[in-house]
Amino acid sequence: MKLDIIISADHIEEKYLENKIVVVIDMLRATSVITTALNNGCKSVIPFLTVEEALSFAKNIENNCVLGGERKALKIEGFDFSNSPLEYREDKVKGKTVVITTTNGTRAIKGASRASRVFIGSLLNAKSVAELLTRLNEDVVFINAGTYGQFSMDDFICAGYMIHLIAKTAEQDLSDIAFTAKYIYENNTDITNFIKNASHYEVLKSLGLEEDLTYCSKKDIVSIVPEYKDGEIKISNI
Ligand code: 3SL
Ligand code: MG
Repeated sequence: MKLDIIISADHIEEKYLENKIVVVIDMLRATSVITTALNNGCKSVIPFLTVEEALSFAKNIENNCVLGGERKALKIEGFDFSNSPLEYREDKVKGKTVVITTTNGTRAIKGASRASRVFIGSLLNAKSVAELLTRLNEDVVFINAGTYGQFSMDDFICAGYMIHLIAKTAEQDLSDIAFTAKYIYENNTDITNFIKNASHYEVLKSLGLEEDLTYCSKKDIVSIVPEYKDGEIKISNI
């Protein structure tokens, strides 16, 4: 099983995704939101690149839909929720469709369409993702959403943690970057402490979003694995 990493949504090249399983990671915060909303019973999450697309789609399914996401880490005007996973509580999302648009995360998801399968990962469900990948035993590319096309250490160490878990039981062939991510995780198992140095951590902290940072840094508290297929994200039933 070959494991590789793409460092940001800007670095996605379709030729690297063909016949590969992709795991999209934007632990701060888009993939933590998606994982949380599905775990709390939402029917599906539908990602869009633009605010206009999200609004116009939501208009047609008004009753059963909530709009969420961010621009510059803040709630979008006219939307129900921001990109804080803590807002996607069971009493708010159960049975509903969540329509979402975010700066980097939804772009990384949409950019992964050429892969054979696209799973959604975060620290919250890292162990379940790693177990699923181990079971499937196929080549995997982790797409880190990154931040505005730049490498981000939070997504990188999250991928490193998943690779570390896979390497415990499965035979793997790691690219240099996958090896490095695993190495970084194994020498920094306190991820919360490590990501304090990330630029996006600072941005969220300056906006008073410490509770999101604490929540998104929790390992393995959710056991579902979301899968993106035919334009929507649902809990994978493999
Ligand atoms: O870029 C994204 O997709 C967001 O997750 C970033 S933020 O943490 O909500 O600002
Ligand atoms: Mg991010």
